[in-house]
Amino acid sequence: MALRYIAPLVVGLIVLTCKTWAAVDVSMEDRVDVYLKDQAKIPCIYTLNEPATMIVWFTKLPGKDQSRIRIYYYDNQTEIIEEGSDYAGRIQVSHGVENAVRSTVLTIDTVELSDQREFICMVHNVLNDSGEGHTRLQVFNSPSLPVIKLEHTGISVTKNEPSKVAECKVDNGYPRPNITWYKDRFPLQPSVGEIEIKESVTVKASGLLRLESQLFMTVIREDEDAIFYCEVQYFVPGALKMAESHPIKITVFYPTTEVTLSINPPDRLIKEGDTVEIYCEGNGKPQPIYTLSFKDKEMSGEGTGVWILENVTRSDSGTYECQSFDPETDTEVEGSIGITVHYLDHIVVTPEDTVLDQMQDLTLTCNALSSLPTYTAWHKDDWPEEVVGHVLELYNASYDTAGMYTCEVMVRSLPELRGQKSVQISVRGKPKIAVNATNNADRPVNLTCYAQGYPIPNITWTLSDRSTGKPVPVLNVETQSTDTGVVSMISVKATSALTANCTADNEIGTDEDSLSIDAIASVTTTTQAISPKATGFTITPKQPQKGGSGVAIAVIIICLLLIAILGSVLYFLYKKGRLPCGRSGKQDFTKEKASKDDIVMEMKSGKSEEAVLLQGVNGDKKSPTV
Ligand SMILES: *[C@@H]1O[C@H](CO)[C@@H](O)[C@H](O)[C@H]1NC(C)=O
Ligand SMILES: *[C@@H]1O[C@H](CO)[C@@H](O)[C@H](O)[C@H]1NC(C)=O
Ligand SMILES: *[C@@H]1O[C@H](CO)[C@@H](O)[C@H](O)[C@H]1NC(C)=O
Ligand SMILES: *[C@@H]1O[C@H](CO)[C@@H](O)[C@H](O)[C@H]1NC(C)=O
Ligand SMILES: *[C@@H]1O[C@H](CO)[C@@H](O)[C@H](O)[C@H]1NC(C)=O
Ligand SMILES: *[C@@H]1O[C@H](CO)[C@@H](O)[C@H](O)[C@H]1NC(C)=O
Ligand SMILES: *[C@@H]1O[C@H](CO)[C@@H](O)[C@H](O)[C@H]1NC(C)=O
Ligand SMILES: *[C@@H]1O[C@H](CO)[C@@H](O)[C@H](O)[C@H]1NC(C)=O
Ligand SMILES: CC(=O)N[C@H]1CO[C@H](CO)[C@@H](O)[C@@H]1O
Repeated sequence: MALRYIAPLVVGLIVLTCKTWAAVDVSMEDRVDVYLKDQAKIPCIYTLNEPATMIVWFTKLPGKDQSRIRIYYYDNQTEIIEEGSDYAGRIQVSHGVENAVRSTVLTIDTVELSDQREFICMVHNVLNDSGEGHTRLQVFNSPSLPVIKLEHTGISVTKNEPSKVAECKVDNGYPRPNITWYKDRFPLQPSVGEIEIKESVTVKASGLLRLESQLFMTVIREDEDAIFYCEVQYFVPGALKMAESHPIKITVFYPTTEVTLSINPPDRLIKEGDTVEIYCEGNGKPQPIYTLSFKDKEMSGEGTGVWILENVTRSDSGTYECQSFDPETDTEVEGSIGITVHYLDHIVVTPEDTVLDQMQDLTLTCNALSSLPTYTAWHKDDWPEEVVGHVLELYNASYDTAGMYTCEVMVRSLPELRGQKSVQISVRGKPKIAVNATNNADRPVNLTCYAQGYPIPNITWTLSDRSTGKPVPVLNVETQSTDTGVVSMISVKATSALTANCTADNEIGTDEDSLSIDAIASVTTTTQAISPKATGFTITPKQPQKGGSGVAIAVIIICLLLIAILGSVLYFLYKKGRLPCGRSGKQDFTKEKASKDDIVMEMKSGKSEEAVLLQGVNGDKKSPTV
């Protein structure tokens, strides 16, 4: 290591030859750099043909007291490292000669900051002439990485003098490092009234330095997007190094110049009952204090710029004005928005429930007040489709005219706004009857009687035994009103043939109809309606069937006879071995018959005994069947 220093020194030596008057030429480096705690080597080169008679190393204390302190002494007999000096135990001195160049090297272990001082090497020759040289030892320590700290309050663009933006710190540097501030990669230079950089250096107990730099500047709005950082530059032995802090963004405050209002829902029509949120937003920072007024009245709120109007009504329609107040700049800005709350009022149908005479005309009107165009249509249960329009004309009223008329009003552009209203139209007249009966095999039979007419007719049922003519009690009458009349239903257990009469009467007249119910077979028969000035209303029975129980008995007897004959024939054929009597064959036979009607079904059970008998016989002679 010493040789590395020696080589360039030799060159320097030639240039500086005999710079001193001294008889001994001594040359040394002006400065030797070393890291703190490292080992320092300070070479001292001299030209003598023979070994030096004496070499002494001194140090000079820094500061005013320039007195030398001897730390090392050497002659051809003794070598002394001064006891009690700062350097006892920390230094070694070596001596060497190479190509007529003689040198001595002072080595200092574990360099301290206090070693940053001057070292003097003095060399004597035999004639007791002497020469000396000096070297300054420079100690270095790399500082910590720079730490940047943002000033937390925002900086207003309205400030005229620079405000503190951030500070940057590095620690334990030596010698003093430099801090440079950057904005968007460009270094910031102090400039009057715009950028100010304040630095402070603290010497710590260790002697190392702490450097703090504070950046003050006036900001513009665009600076909110700028990236700031600081950079530390410091020397190390033989080099200049640098390190950057994290980047930061600053908070810039600027006044509000415009206030914008918006509402939620944003693009939907608003109707009564909705919840509407009003937002006030200024283009400044920080957000100012907002007040909202409606119809010259201030609305309560926290000033954050959000208002929630619940369950709005049409009276909430109008212009909302938002005012921002910036306490920093003492400025006010205003904005406004119009809100329309749509509505659809109660539907009014005129006239309301009405009783018409036959052949009378009537005009129904349906109206509802709305803030938007409406669509009005009429419905009635027995209509295939609606009738559009708010006026409905009814001509020449008949029972078909009677019923419930529903007017529906819709706002097409705001489908939630809709409503309907129904009116009952009755047509005065004497009752008009329609009777019916369930026509299936199950008992009991349900008989229904439907009577149109107004006032709503009263239905009376009578039941009588057809053969004896005696009345039979009517049970379980169920009556229900309909839009145009009344429906009555009774359940009848026809243990014998019955006649059921349904009578409907109101103030205007009476109508009557009857049904015949046969015993066992639950089929019903109707007779024609009898009523004064009957309208000729007839019922077409589903399955009219002629004939009473007498006929049924005759049929049963004939059938039994036929079966007896058939049985004989079958037995005869079997005896002759002509009949391949399988199970499937028998089943087909019965099925065919079963499909005829109820009566035949009853006989089937009688016949099945016969079938079992046949089966048993067949069982013995199974083999011929395939
Ligand atoms: C050499 O000179 C120094 C002063 O420069 C003196 O103290 C010392 O005694 C001298 N030595 C001899 C041997 O002359
Ligand atoms: C610090 O800045 C000064 C002045 O510009 C300069 O002389 C010095 O060399 C710099 N030091 C470092 C470590 O960059
Ligand atoms: C909304 O307002 C109407 C009229 O002011 C009121 O009748 C209704 O009860 C309110 N509904 C709610 C949910 O507050
Ligand atoms: C009214 O209706 C009745 C029967 O329903 C009919 O005979 C009469 O001609 C109708 N009158 C008019 C004007 O249409
Ligand atoms: C009678 O009742 C049957 C079944 O219950 C039904 O299909 C038929 O339409 C009714 N007839 C009348 C005139 O009401
Ligand atoms: C007859 O009426 C009763 C009672 O309403 C009902 O439970 C039953 O299903 C009806 N029978 C028929 C065949 O409609
Ligand atoms: C209907 O008939 C019942 C029983 O017969 C009677 O009590 C009622 O008053 C009658 N109502 C009318 C409107 O005729
Ligand atoms: C039932 O109707 C028949 C014919 O429609 C009539 O002869 C009979 O008198 C009526 N009976 C009663 C009790 O109304
Ligand atoms: C070996 C050698 O150089 N010895 C010298 C030591 O120094 C004295 C004077 O200080 C000389 O006289 C010796 O010759």
